Amino acid sequence: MATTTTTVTKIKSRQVTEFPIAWDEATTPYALNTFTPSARTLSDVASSHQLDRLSSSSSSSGGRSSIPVRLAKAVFVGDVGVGKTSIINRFCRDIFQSHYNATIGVDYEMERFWILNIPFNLQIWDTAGQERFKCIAAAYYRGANIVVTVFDSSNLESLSTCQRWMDDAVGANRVVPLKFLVGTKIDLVNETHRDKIHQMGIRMANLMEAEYWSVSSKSGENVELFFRRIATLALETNLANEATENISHSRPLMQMHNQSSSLLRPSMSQQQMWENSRGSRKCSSCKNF
Ligand SMILES: Nc1nc2c(ncn2[C@@H]2O[C@H](COP(=O)(O)OP(=O)(O)O)[C@@H](O)[C@H]2O)c(=O)[nH]1
Ligand SMILES: [Mg+2]
Repeated sequence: MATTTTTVTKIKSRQVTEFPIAWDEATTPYALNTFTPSARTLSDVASSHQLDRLSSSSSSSGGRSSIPVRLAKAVFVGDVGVGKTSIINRFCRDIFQSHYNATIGVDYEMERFWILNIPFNLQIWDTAGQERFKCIAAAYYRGANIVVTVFDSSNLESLSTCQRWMDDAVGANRVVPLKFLVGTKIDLVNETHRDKIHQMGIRMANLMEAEYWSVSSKSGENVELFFRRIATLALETNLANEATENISHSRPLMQMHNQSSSLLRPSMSQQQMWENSRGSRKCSSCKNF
C-alpha cells in the first residue's frame, strides 16, 4: 500500500491571546466568546510574576515565583478509523500519515498552552484499542474535563454511534465534562455535500448538548483552532470552579464566576445521566473480560 507522510517542522506557538470562538457560534452550548474578568485578573498576576522573574534573574534571591500550572484531561472517543489519532498527531506533531496504524499502548500527550500568559497543560488521551472493548475504558474516561467524540465526515455511519460514545464517557464522570462533536476528513467530502454534513453534525451535536466542529487532519483545517478552543474553555471552567471553592473568601470573584459558569454549565439531564449510569452496565464486546 502506498503511504505518504506530510511533515511540517515548524511547531506553532501555543500562545493564546485572543479568545478562540466556536466553529458555529449560533449553535454552540458554550456561549462564552471573550475572556472572563477572572482570567484577565490571573493573566495580570502571571505577567507580573514573569516580570519579577526577569528582574530577579540576575540576583541571587527570588526568580522562582510562578503561578500554578492548571491542567485539563481531554479524552477522544469514537469508532475505529474515524481519525482520532490523526487529529492528535496533526496538533501535537504537525504530521499526517495517510496509512492506518492501529493505536497501541498510547496513554496521553501533554501540550502546554500560555493562555493570556497563564500556563495551562492539556492532557490529550488517545484511545489505545479501548474502542473495541468499551467496558474496560472507564478508567480512561474517569476524570475527563473534556470529551471529544469523533466521527468520519465521509462515512456517516460513524455519526450514528456518537451519542453512545458520548454517553459512555460522560457517564463515567461525576462532573459533566465539556462536550465536543468533531467531524474529521472534511477534505474527502465534495464541496456540494459539505453543508448537508454540517447540518447533520450540528443536529447530532445539539442532541448531545455538545459543540460541533468540522476539521481535516490531512490539510490541518481548523485543527489548531479547535484545540485552542477546548483548552481555553477548559481553563475558564477551571477558574470558575476555583471561584466557587473560594466562595466565602471572595464575593466579587463569585459574581464573575456566576457570569462565566452560566455559559459553561452542564444541564441537569447530563447530571441525571451520570446518576443513572452508576448501576451495573454490560458491554457485549467485553463479555469475556
Ligand atoms: N483524507 C483524510 N484522511 C484522514 C483524516 N484523518 C484520518 N484520516 C485517515 O483515516 C485513517 C484512520 O485514521 P486514525 O487517526 O488512525 O483513526 P483512529 O482509529 O480513530 O485513531 C488513516 O488512514 C488516516 O490517514 C483526514 O482528516 N483526512
Ligand atoms: Mg487510533
